[in-house]
Amino acid sequence: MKNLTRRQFGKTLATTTAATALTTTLPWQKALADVGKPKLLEFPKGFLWGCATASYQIEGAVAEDGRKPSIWDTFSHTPGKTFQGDTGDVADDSYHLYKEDIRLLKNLGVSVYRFSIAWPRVFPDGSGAPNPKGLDYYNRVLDELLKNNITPYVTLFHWDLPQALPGGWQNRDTSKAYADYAGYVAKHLSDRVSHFFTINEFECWTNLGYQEGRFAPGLKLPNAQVNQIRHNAVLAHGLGVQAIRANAKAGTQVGLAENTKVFVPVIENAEQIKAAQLAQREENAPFLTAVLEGKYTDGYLQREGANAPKVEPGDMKIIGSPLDFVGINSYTPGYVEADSSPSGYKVVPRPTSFPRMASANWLFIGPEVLYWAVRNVSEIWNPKALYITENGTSSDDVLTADGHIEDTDRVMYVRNHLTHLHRAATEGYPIKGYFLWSLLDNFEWADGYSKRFGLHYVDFKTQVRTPKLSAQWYKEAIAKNAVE
Ligand code: PNW
Repeated sequence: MKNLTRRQFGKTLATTTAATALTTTLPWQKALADVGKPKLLEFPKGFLWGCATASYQIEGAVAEDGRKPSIWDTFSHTPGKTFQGDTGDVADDSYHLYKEDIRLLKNLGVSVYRFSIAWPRVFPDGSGAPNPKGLDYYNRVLDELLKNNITPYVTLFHWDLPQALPGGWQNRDTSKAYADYAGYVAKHLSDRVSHFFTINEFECWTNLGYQEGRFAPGLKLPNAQVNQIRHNAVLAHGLGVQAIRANAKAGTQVGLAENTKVFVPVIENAEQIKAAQLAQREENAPFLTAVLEGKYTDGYLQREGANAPKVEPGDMKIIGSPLDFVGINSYTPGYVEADSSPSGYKVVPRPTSFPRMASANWLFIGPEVLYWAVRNVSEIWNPKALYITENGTSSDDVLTADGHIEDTDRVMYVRNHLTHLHRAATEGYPIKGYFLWSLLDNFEWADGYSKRFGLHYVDFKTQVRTPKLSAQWYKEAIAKNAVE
């Protein structure tokens, strides 16, 4: 046979067999006729497709229009703390290039964009006098997004804590300062912002910033102090929810974006699913569980013993303030088996051979994590709505001589994760949308500019943005509202 494409080959076979069939089309003949046709996994009508970014990772302009330093400015300027001493001083310069970045969003066809507001632009000292010029930047961004029919989803804290706040998150007063800031932003922006996320990823910044010292402010504190910081963080969230509700336009939706640890049952049966959900609740006790239940689990309080956080009367009710939605940042799975211990589950350590992205040692590949993220959280806590607020991968992207970036690894990572999210969406869980991390290559925290997570390649010398193959793929998926 001549050189035929797979599709042509399928058609040829189908025609030949159809010609030889006498009267009826048999099932296998029909299947053959479908050879090579894409099988579309369609998402529910109205499913929201988006991208996510964060202020310190993209904005630059750190000393402009009255912004003062955040703990990330201090940390990244401390020798030895970030890859090759990289800082967010310039980053993607999105402070000046935001219109171009919104054009990139428009070109992808996204309907939603998740970005964060830099607290030290709005309150340069963390509390006290607001800086109207700082807020004006976000007014410009919002107006440009709305002009392009892109709905803004706004994160109020994505790690850039104003340096000036005395004692930072170690000080309970910071939770109050956060709520004042959140209420102020809600009052001024909720005419155009309908969805606010209080805080991004408690788990990540409390552990890496205050226990392991790998993120700002670079502390390695004993467990009792870290637990108190965790408590101040969820308290800030609760106070923030209340402040947003008190100041925002009626109907404004409030939630959070948490990288909750997600547990996948090793075997999908009732016993193992139950174990995964027990783990989901217990292993997230200081964060998502506390926020969605308004209490710390007995298991957490017992495990921490004398190191458990000191809780003042009324705190837990504030922490458990009702939410309109839950955002889940999800990159990598945990696995669980049922066992006969009192907890009823055992977290299964990953073998060293477990596959991971070659570009990042923490990015273990288990795309089923998106299905179980949605299912576990829905079945345990029954939230009104859910979003995947981050998912994506870094890739060792190289610009080819003719100006292309062929990031097939990112395409495969995202495509496979979306097939599992599709399962959750079609089984009726209240998953409303997906935000890919990230729109652009950006300042990847302690990894500086060495890790590229973007759909668009950024040349950090010229600020030229180039869409990668994954951008083209995502654009088509959005247009079809489906993955293949
Ligand atoms: C998230 N880990 O951070 C953040 O929300 C983003 O700002 C960040 O750029 C993105 O994921 C990619 O890293 C994480 O080590 C950082 O497990 C580190 C981890 C997880 C999430």
